[in-house]
Amino acid sequence: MFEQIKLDYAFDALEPYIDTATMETHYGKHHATYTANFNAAAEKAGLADKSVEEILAMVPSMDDPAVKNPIKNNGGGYYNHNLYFGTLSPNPVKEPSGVLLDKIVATFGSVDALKEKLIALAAGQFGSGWAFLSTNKSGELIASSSPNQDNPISEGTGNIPILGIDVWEHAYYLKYKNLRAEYLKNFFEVLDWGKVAENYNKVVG
Ligand code: MN3
Repeated sequence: MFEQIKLDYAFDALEPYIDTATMETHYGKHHATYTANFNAAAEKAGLADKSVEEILAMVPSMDDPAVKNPIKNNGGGYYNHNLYFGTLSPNPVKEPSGVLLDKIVATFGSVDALKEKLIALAAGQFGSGWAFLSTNKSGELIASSSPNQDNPISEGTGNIPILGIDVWEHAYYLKYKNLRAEYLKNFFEVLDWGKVAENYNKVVG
């Protein structure tokens, strides 16, 4: 049984950057629905005993759209939102440090340059989708964007996302309306780089 990540903060804790009504709907309704539908799809496909990462990695080799699409969309939605909500915090570590910082500087030049890159990817994602920072087993960092609930795992890249920015309108429209750029700037006010580093270390070891 796949379960939504438990939040260690209240729905109103990310104010004013992410508003209470958005959190209630986004976590309480959208993410809950992805989770329920993913459980049903994984059960139906006989994959319920595998990890979500294992299941998403199988997406490129799934031939039957009746199996593939529910897994890709709901499994991706389940995974991406656990990532998103799991890296937010009302008391975030505001800057990366240690090995992750070294990698960011070596790859992107600076933390600000990485933020600009992620914001540009997120702002440039036409319609619904995500911007991701991912890593591979060698610890290299990759910035990318994906449409819908796709991600680097379901796209078959072999890379594992460690930070995801949701740019579906449901993530920001109640507060920011059409101002996606304003939401993106404020996202980084509640992004916990300590949690991103934990995600990085889980993959790289
Ligand atoms: Mn969302």
